[in-house]
Amino acid sequence: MIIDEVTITVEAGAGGNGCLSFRREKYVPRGGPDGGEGGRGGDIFLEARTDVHTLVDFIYQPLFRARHGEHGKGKNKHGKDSEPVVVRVPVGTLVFDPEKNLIVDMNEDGMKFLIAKGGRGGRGNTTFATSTQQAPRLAERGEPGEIKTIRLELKLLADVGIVGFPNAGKSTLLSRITRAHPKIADYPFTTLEPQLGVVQLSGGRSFVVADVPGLIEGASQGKGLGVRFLKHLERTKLLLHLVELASVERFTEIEKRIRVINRELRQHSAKFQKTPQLIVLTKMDAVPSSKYESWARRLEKKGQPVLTISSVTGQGLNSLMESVWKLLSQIRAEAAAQPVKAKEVVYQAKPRFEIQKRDDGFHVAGPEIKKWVAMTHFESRDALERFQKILQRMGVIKELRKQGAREGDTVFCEGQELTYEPDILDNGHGK
Ligand SMILES: Nc1nc2c(ncn2[C@@H]2O[C@H](COP(=O)(O)OP(=O)(O)OP(=O)(O)O)[C@@H](O)[C@H]2O)c(=O)[nH]1
Ligand SMILES: [Mg+2]
Repeated sequence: MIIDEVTITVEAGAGGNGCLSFRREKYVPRGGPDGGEGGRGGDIFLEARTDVHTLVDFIYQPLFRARHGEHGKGKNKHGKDSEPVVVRVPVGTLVFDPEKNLIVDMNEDGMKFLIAKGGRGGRGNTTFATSTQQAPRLAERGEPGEIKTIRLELKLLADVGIVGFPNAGKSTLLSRITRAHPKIADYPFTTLEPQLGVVQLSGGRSFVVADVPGLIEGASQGKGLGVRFLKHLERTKLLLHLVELASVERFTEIEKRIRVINRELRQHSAKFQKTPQLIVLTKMDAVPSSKYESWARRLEKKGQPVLTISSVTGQGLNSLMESVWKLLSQIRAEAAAQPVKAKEVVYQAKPRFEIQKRDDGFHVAGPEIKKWVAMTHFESRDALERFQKILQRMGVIKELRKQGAREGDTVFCEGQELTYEPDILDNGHGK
């Protein structure tokens, strides 16, 4: 079975704490501040790779953690930054947040995405020194690293899809050109689930082929096995449209079969209209050559590229594979010529904070608030004032006032209990 969905947790490193320290020098009773900054916590990146094919490994390792930054030290020594952690995922992996919103589509080889940002180091007390406050007893703790639970989803990534009616010989073809061992039988709907195989040609050339259950007229309305497996073919670059000759009497039957399958494909997704197709007439061993040769010519006259094969005798298989490779190379080259999108994107949570009025007071919540609460030593008056300034700058004070907060009211900032003192804030530190 191909596992194509998994949930993992990524924990970026926290920043190192800033240091609170004063210089000690001989004959100098009180030296100035010399507490250094903490180092940055390690980031976590996702990287799309063509040499990773499944999400299976994540089942055994669902947690990725980056190291914390080193704490700052005295003598203005900064803590060391931590190295990022890179999580390798197959190209084509879709990444969702727990609310099922798409965060990013890892659809380009080598693309890197910052999924969890490491915290910055806390400032040491040196940086808090001002002309009026020369001996600040204030240092920040490191910023917590981002922690996210994400769901990875991988659509089977086949380059080539095989479509056609049941019994067309799709699975037989897959078994001949790859090492896959699909079930093959002379009754319809033998294949119940998509099957993947890798075609390996000389010179290290390879591509992935998917065989899906057969379609019938009305499949898009759920007839037969329906079209639900077609989503596995949405990203293919090329479709092999198989039509078997053994049960065909007249040319118009071939045309009709092609039309029916194309209609079902189209009704499932408009994307298929743009996917190039090769018509493959199969089971040539079961019909006289005079017949299939003239049928192939008639199809070609209508502008359809056609190849004729037998998976039993192997006739036509090599030239089919070479044609597929040629077409794929062209399609890939065209795709590579498209302008490249920005490779690294930073995903940010949207709302900055949220205020709820409850019986015991106002509750302010949000990732930024959480961060500043974690970074503040609340026992220090200076730190507390600075925290209030930050709330002011973020617009929290204004919003509290709007929601009816009065002097003396209790405000919980991510669990940290504070008292609302608008006058001090308004007069003391301006806007
Ligand atoms: N004579 C002949 N028979 C073939 C050829 N290819 C496949 N068959 C036979 O056709 C029947 C159906 O083949 P499958 O490969 O199972 O067909 P399928 O398209 O995968 O069918 P579903 O999975 O039911 O959609 C089997 O009995 C195969 O042995 C061929 O090239 N020549
Ligand atoms: Mg089959």
